[in-house]
Amino acid sequence: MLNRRNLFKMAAVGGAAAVLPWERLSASASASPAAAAAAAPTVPFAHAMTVPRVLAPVSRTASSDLYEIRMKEAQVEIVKGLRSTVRTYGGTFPGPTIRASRGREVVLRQINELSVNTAVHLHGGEVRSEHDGLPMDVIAPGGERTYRYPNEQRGASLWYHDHAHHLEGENVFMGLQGMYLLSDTAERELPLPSGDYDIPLVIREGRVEADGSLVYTRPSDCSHMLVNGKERPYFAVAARKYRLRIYNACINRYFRLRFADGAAFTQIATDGGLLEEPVERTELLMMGGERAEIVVDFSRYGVGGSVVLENTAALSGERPEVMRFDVNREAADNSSVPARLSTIPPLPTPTVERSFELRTFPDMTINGKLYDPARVDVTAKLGATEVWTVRNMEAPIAAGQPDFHLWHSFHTHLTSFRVLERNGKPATTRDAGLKDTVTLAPDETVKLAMTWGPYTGQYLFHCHQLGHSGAGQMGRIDVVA
Ligand SMILES: [Cu+2]
Repeated sequence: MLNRRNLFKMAAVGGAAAVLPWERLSASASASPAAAAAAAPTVPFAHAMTVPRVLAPVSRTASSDLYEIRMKEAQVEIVKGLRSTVRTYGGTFPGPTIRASRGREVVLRQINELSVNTAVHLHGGEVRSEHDGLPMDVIAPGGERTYRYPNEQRGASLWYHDHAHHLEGENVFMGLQGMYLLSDTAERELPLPSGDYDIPLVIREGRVEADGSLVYTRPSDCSHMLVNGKERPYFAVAARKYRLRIYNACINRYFRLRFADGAAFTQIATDGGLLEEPVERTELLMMGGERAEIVVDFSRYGVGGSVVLENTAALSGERPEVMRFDVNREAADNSSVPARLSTIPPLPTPTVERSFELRTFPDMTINGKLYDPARVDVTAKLGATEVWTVRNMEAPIAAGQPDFHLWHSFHTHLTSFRVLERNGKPATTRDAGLKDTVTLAPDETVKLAMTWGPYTGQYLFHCHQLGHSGAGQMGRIDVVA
């Protein structure tokens, strides 16, 4: 039987995750941990970071922008000098960025030229159930589907990624992820850094073999850290302020990001868009699915200076460096971070309370149940405001013990939420703003509040460690009139 003690024993000999469900369920040969041979060596800052291209619409109407993406395999350079075969949206890794504006609908035709089922979910998007990319609503190989995204919500850094039943971890790991940046008028009127100074950083783990193969395997074997698809790159910046949109797009990892010199930065946004007020911080703790936007002033390093972004939650034996910023030029800067960024409407009075327990053992479950698309776990009334208490049932981790699979996160489809409390205390700035994914260390409890809508239909809530959701740590919520 799998329990924590056994897990630690097996972790010590390197076999822990071999019995974890996400690997049992994996469908392709590339997922076999036995295939892991020798990882390509990590050489930080060997190549330049790139920024995913912005996708151009194939046509426009008075109210909509129409896009087309072909999901297909491609060869890309993740580790310098090696070619890796990946699954892509439109041939790039990560996929192209879609820039959307509030009030204009995006119509996205997705054509599946891969050999696996796919389902495209717009993470953070308020969309109708039939366009949500539900696990059973798959696009079979050779098939296609057109998704409609109304964009009737506030601006935010969203992303689109795979959600096919049992396959989401592997498909996202192999490359099926891309950014979706929704802006609105109020945001565009702020003097924040923009244009070339508004840069996304999609950060995720990887495992590239010495022959270049990207291998979906247990997290303890994923010692490569990728930013926008490149292993630990450098990025040339001007000596001025930048807006950095940081995505944790990991499958099974959390990270603690900081600048190596301990310098402070200003957080301006989270999953659901701009915070009400900026927050000064020195560290970001993020789990897969979460986004944080920060403003960093690189003028403090001067031309010729550089600073490393590091992950202090790197694996033992893994390098902490994630990427390096090299200041190589002067540039004018009339941007600023206003003291007031946005207004979040007051929370309506909650009328329903529910509680959820996330477990790792003996299976990845929510309230003791594995996901069953035919079973309705929660029925919520359209427009009702609810309070959800979510607990990670794992005991705290002793120092030095491995914690893979003991952390969980919690993600809701359709609507974002506010974090009211963490561990019985009022939420701090760490959990500020509108969230759609929240991190739960072992033994942590959060209290969330959300209003269900704006649509009725079938949706999901799940852990956003995609190895966990794929193994069943997911529930069905039906929103009814
Ligand atoms: Cu989990």
